[in-house]
Amino acid sequence: MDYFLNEEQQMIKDLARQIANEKIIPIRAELDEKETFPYEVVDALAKADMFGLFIPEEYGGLGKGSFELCLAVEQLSKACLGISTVYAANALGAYPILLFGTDEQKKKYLPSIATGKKLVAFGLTEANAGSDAGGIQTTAVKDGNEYILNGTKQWITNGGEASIYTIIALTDKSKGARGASAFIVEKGTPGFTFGKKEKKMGIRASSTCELVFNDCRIPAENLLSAEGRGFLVAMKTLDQSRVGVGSQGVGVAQGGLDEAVNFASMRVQFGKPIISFQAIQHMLANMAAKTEAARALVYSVARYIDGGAKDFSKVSAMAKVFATDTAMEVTVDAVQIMGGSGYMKDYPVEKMMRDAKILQIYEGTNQIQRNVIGQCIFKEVVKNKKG
Ligand code: COS
Repeated sequence: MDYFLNEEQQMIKDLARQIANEKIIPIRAELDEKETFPYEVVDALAKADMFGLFIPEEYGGLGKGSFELCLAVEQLSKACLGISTVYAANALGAYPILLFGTDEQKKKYLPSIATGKKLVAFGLTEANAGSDAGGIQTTAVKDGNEYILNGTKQWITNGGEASIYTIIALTDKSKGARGASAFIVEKGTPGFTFGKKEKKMGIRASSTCELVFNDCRIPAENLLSAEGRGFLVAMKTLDQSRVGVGSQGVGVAQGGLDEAVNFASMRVQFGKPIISFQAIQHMLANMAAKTEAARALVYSVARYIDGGAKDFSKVSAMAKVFATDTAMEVTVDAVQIMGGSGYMKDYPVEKMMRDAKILQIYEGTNQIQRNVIGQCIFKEVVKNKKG
């Protein structure tokens, strides 16, 4: 379907597709197998100015919005979700600075993020605070013009590889989520080390590891927004970023669909290509319809955000949940259509299916997305009754 992209948007999409075809597809299986971080692709994305897409021009970026970012993420995800996760998690890490940073903080950090010279990571999750993000225990205690951080963050994408970390920690333990604050922490700060590197089912080209803070002193000026606003920073960041996870889902679903169509056109059984059988056509029809519906929703939400929408928690969660459930369903069906071949590593769909699973888990499980949507509907009902 034609989404009437303007010239710049078409260029961004084409450039991302070119990087995917030339730099990602040839190495994706090997990086997955060896769990290797995609340094060469990061370089290529940096050279193409892709890291600066969503960063304002005054801070060295291209000044585009969520929609352009989604276009790029979709193309990268179609080729390899592991590699696109490195790129998308970088945006997640940068959003707290972009949305809540002071002009000085933006001037200090965003230009090197925009050029891709420095990668960023977002640190919210802990061993006992996943879905219950308000349950974090990492602390930040003010001491003169510094904060002292103690605690461990878990499952942090780009952990170890990123140079800049946006971290949520408690400045007032007695207030729970309302006592959380957001900070910028630089790699190399004494007391900040990396723990276990995770071995994963999918997205194996991306790095996921623990961040360990042990009496880590950071300048007080690295506080983002104000003390007590950390949960809000985290939630607004996730609202912004979840539509991007939706675009990852669209890319993975399209990748699985393309592979299935291609295989079904070539594979002959009972004397005919299997695509001529209605059982296969029905599966492909569902896969194609859901993928297009997911794309239409993700694009609409991204354009809504760029259009200046103030509150988009509900629709961003909708885009994430619908597109990522679609990615899971479509890749499972792609493997099914391809049968034994789909199950083997000779074809990319087994990797796509393993990769897709994380989309229903990270940046808020799809159960949490339904909670967010449900709570928004509930609040609207209450508001309408009062009005
Ligand atoms: N925007 C602005 N404010 C928000 C918000 C949002 N999207 N979501 C919640 N808040 C505010 C609430 O309005 C509330 O404010 P007050 O304290 O002033 O009343 C406060 O934050 C706490 O909200 P709530 O009571 O709804 O928080 P819960 O502890 O019940 O948790 C969920 C809410 C489940 C939505 C949240 O914890 C969540 O998103 N969890 C998933 C976390 C996640 O995505 N993890 C992935 C890690 S990053 S890869």
